[in-house]
Amino acid sequence: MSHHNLFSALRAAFPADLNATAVETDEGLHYSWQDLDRATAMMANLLKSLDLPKGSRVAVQVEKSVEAMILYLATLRAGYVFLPLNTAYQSAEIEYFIGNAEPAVVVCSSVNFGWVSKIAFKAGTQHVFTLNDDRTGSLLDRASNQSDQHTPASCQADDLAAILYTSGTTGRSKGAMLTHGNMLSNALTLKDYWGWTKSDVLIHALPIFHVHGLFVAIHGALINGSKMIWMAKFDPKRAIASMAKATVFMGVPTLYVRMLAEPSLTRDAVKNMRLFIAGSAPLLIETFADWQTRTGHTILERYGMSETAMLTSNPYAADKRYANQAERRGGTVGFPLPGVSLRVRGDDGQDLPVSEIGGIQVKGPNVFKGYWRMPEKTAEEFTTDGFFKTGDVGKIDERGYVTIVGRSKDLIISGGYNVYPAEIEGYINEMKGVAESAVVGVPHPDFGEVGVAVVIAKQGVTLQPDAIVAELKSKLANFKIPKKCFVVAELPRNTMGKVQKNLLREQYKSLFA
Ligand code: MLC
Ligand code: AMP
Repeated sequence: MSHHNLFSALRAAFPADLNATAVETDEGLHYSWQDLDRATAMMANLLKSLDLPKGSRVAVQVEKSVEAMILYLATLRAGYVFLPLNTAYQSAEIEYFIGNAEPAVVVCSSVNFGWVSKIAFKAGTQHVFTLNDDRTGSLLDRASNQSDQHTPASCQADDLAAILYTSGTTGRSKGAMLTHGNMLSNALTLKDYWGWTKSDVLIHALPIFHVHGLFVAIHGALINGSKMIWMAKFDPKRAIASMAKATVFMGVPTLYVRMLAEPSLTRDAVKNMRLFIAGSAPLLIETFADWQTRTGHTILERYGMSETAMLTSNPYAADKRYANQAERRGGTVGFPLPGVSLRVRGDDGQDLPVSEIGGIQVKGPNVFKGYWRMPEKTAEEFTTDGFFKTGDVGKIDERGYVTIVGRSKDLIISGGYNVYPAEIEGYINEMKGVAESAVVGVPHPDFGEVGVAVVIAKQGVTLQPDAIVAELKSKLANFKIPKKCFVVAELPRNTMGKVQKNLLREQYKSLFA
């Protein structure tokens, strides 16, 4: 390859028969490999016609659709930087991302055009297009006039391909800058490690605005020339029904929990399947075991993050090079992927012996370039010898399996989405009559973990928990809203005056049992 454009690598893996189906949607639409090639060329030509400066960001908040994936691929193809935004984000959240990233192009759903375009134009964005999940919108109208031939932009491995915003434990969200090289190296590693073949068919059931659905799933299928069965929204019954013609499924643990609740999940239903992969949140050992009993398949759990893409994986073991590590062990996230260095360090910065618990640090070609326009924050998160501090706490056993036991970052992972208590507390603390608040994560049978808000009123004020929740709902993405809110007299504190969140977690741990 003469250059390092990730799109070129994906395109090179398309099968010889370009008329074969690349994507089949749950509405029965078929997109051939030729369709993907032509549509990405047309959209890339549209972006090129805008004469954007190198490194321009294309911010996208649209419902999941094949066209949205095509927009992602077209952005890579044209050499610009893709910035996906969760459709649950509301105006204050979008205003921050657009203000911070200063995208040259914003693409949103037609229904949101009024408020999104206002925010975008205020931030200096020159081009706002619409894209809907029914194949309409100004982006497709404009692209339809473009040529379907396009030479991918020449890129260096170090050039930015995407910015993924991750919330912070303090302060505002940070944009993790991922390069073409980061993502290509990860895609190639996983192709090998997970034993992908051309005959694989992936059920794509995840949203495409985060690492799991956008990179792991899409790159995984495309770099193999494997077909995708595309579900706009996860539905357990339909996912199980499509397993008869699929071989690979990827999901956050909640998806597995929901499929286990379906009587149609039987050994017969999954007999065509080769591999079930889980990640983004801890997979409970019960879910792992129940899945094995019900289906005869052992879920392969892996671990990653926005800043690094995939870091570790349980073995697939089809490859004899990894045969001595053949077992997929529930409760672990497996081994560091080839090329990834992973170490566990204590508070004193020293490597810890086998099975001792400490902070997980990583290094490798997949590790991001830094946080967008935050050099100090970036420097803080890397060690002097170039390892990234993940904020996850774990251990490595004598066989090399990595287990994640917790997080040093104050973070709740709910149904695979990250929720930062500091952000929610900030909103609650600004409300009239609130003295202070604490948000903690507690176990939940469906989402794994959910937020609970504990609020103290100012003296003489009576606060209504429902009103607090309603106000949060008007400002924040729905998955961030605490599932319960309590107004109490005081918060437990240690001698230093710090709120003891561990005691709150203990107090509310059975709320959803
Ligand atoms: C939806 N709701 C959630 C939620 N998702 N609440 C908490 N946590 C979540 N994850 C709430 C909504 O607010 C709403 O509440 C109600 O549930 C129904 O909303 P919905 O949109 O109909 O929900 P549903 O479609 O059922 O969504 C659930 C889900 C979804 C599990 C399918 O959350 C999902 O797709 N999660 C996957 C996230 C993901 O892809 N993560 C990867 C991150 S990458 P109300 O009160 O408004 O009715 C990463 C790195 C790595 O972490 O390693 O992969
Ligand atoms: P995100 O910032 O959305 O990319 O989320 C990344 C975080 O998800 C990681 O830092 C981990 O805390 C968590 N995570 C991802 N995969 C797993 C897993 N298999 N088990 C436990 N936690 C995970």
